[in-house]
Amino acid sequence: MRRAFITGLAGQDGSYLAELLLARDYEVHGTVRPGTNPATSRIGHLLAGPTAGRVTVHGLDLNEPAGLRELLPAVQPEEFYHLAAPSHVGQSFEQPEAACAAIGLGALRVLEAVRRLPRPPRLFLASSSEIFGRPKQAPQDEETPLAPVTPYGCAMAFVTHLARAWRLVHGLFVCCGILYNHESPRRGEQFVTRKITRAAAAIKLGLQHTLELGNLDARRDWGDARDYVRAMWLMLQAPEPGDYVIASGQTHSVREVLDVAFGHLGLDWVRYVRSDPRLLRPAEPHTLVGNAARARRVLNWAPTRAFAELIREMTDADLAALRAARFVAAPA
Ligand code: G4F
Repeated sequence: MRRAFITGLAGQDGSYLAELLLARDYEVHGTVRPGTNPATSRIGHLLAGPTAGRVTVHGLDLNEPAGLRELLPAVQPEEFYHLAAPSHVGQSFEQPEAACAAIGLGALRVLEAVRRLPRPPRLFLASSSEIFGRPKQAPQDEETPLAPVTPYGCAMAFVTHLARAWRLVHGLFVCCGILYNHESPRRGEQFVTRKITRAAAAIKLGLQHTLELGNLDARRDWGDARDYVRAMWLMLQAPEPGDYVIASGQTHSVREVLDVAFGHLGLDWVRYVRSDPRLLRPAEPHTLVGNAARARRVLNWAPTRAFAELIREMTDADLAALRAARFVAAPA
């Protein structure tokens, strides 16, 4: 049985990746923030039933350098997926130092902890389309120059350079996924797609009356998180390590997310959406759209779910969850 290690096990990507690995008969170890209750998190269902004995959860603060160094020799994974990091770009403007430290030093500590093992595992590092900032070319690929415009993007550029350097200098099998936006019903509610699908569902049920948003004209290359974790796994199965852009290759605006989510429930979003200038960011990347040709060619990877289908699925999931919560909360 192969053994994999995931930082950020209870996140959107960590939980889907754990499912994928368990379905392929792996034993999975992963970290969650100390204080997280795994049973009530996104991995709760994996800790009960047939997969229970193959998942081990470690409460670990990755800002604490010694923790990982001490844990890894005991686990001895063959594959290591580093997914834990602050992921909200807007918040990285409010706390740039904390965001850059957690993202940049977090990846550096992982690289160093892995490198010092007698048998270093294959390593996946998550990077982001934010590294391209306002690129001169669209779509972007693995050769596009890095030009970030956000603290988050700067930190991810550092991670991308680290992966390239440690591969070259130390000969580590390290792959860097340059991931464009990827969503799902498990997406955090602070991200715009989920904020919208949840609000549409809540408005439909009469639980919410308005929705405050920032820039409605922003465009993103939105894909499905389940496709993106499959790409992570494929990278570590390839004969050689490398960097891969993982993207759908199409952009849509925030307005289009509103059209699909509210339209799916028979609502006109114009009646409910308010503009909140506090949700506008000091800087936005432009024309971020990815060319995943290399992943298609080398990994045989392709996205399986289209934008509108994904947003409709998220809206349905939010409607079902809110209905269930209302049912539970209702007095007998
Ligand atoms: O959903 P978002 O917050 O995602 P963003 O900033 O593109 O970042 C996500 O994708 C990156 C690329 O893969 C990741 F690296 C990162 O970790 C994260 O997963 O915002 C999308 C767009 C932005 O242009 C934002 O300005 O939506 C716009 N927006 C408009 N109103 C809003 C809102 N975003 C949020 N979060 N909340 C709003 O009310």
